[in-house]
Amino acid sequence: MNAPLPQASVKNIHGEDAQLFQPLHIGDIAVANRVVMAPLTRSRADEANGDIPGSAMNVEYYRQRSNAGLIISEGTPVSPLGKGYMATPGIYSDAQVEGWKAITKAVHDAGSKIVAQIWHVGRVTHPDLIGGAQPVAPSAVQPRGIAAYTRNGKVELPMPRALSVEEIAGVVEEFRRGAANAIRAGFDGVEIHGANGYLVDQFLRDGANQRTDAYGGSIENRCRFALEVVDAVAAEIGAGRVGIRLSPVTPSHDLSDSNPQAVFGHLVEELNKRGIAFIHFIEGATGGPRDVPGFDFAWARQAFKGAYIANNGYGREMAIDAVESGRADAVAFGRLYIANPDLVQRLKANAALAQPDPKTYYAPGPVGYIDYPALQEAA
Ligand code: 8OZ
Repeated sequence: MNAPLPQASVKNIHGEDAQLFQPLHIGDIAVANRVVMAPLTRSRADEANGDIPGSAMNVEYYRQRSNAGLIISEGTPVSPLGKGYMATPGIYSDAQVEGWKAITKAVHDAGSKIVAQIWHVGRVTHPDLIGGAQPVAPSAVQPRGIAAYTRNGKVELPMPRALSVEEIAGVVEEFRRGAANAIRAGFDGVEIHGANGYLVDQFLRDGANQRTDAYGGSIENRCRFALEVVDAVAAEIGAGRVGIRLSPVTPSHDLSDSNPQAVFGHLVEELNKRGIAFIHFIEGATGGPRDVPGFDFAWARQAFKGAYIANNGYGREMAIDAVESGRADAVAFGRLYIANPDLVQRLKANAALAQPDPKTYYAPGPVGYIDYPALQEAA
């Protein structure tokens, strides 16, 4: 009698065998799966003592989410002037670096990787958040209809002042130091925050950049600041540990461009020459509709040889399809990671996903931060 043939194992590409759950190299960073935790501002740093991260609650929040192949930290300002929200943890002081160490260790102990999202808000801030200073920007163009939240309540964003060329070099240096600090703090790399209407984006788009020097006017000039930051950071920590987040068509913070395809097309080609690890694209309006015209994301996916991380409104099927079809190398989830600390396990099991409560996104304390249960706890 013949022995029974072994059962051929059938791959379930709509379940846990999906490429979404397989390992990948994102530049020099080896990740266990292609689920990325998107950067999420949670405003729970120790503000009274200098915007310091690393409280037990902060560590627990990141530890719970260390099932993601890669975690992108909440935005971390590279200087006091780069801060636009209350209690956001910085990455410019030694005390901040010490605080981040506890977080990166917990993430690594759980088998995940973490990059720091290095950030300067430019004009998207208020004197009450930056020691009474006037916000800085490429040009003196006031964002309209945008509020900041300070200890004094909701206030309108004021007119910023234009950075001098010497000051621009200083901000590039702050990003370089932020990246060096990130490595000192145990991060696996950095994501430069080039999205959502903050300083890098303000230089890129002509809705905020009206300069007539080497940093404004032509598309090459408007990309200069972003590329100087990328070059400084890559020289410091290696291009294989550098990514950038871009949002070519988002209207966030009253920022727009007359021709996103031209400016971001040029930028993608220049980034490609530099061999950076990844571009993290917000496809559409941040946290809103995906079908915003103005930029061809499929073109960018083909043109850029590093990893393409897709973001904005992805659910389980869409994420599995995007990676399976090659439209993206990895998919970043933001809001779903707030309410589903064990998101990878839930996606693998096709389990129900919890919805987050916006009232506790930025509220101090543990509620809505570390008390969303994992599946087993919920059961
Ligand atoms: C929401 C609240 C505060 C900051 C972004 C860093 O839009 C943010 C942010 C989002 O990129």
